[in-house]
Amino acid sequence: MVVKFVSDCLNLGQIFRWADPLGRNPYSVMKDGDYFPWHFDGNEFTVSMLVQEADAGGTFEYSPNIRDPENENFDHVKEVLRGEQKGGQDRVKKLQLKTGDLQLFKGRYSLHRVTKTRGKPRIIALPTYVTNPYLVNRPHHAKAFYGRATDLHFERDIQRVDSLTD
Ligand SMILES: O=C(O)CCC(=O)C(=O)O
Ligand SMILES: [Fe+2]
Repeated sequence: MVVKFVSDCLNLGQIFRWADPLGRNPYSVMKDGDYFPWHFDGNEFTVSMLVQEADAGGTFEYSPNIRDPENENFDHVKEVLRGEQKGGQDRVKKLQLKTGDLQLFKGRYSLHRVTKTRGKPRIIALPTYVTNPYLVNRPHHAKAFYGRATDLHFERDIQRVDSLTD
């Protein structure tokens, strides 16, 4: 089972496929000129599989573990959002995925974005995983990412695995 494989890779004990009705198994199709701005995910772990690379751009940029459940680390987050490199320290890593590549990332704790794509669409599958099988995105997060929130998002907007800003 893929969930077992992902859990073994992360070495974090039991994890679950995300219950979120919109975010549990999304595909992203980015057309010429599209980009995905800096953000954190509502879920903790994502597997990304690049189905088709764009002709250019579409770089996955990320700042690994820039925050954790105990520390928002707004100072460093601000530096990344402003494109600063204080003390010569580049907090941002860049990954140019190739068609067929698979990566695991911790999108709740690693600020990330996808740069502007050029030419043919960048197509990627993004199955998502969590430590809590019940929780889903907050309604505002579902709206921002997928354009709408469902009844389930409101029903389950009660407790969180952390108190981090979405
Ligand atoms: O397309 C990607 O590589 C990342 C997508 C992403 O960050 C997301 O769906 O939350
Ligand atoms: Fe993301």
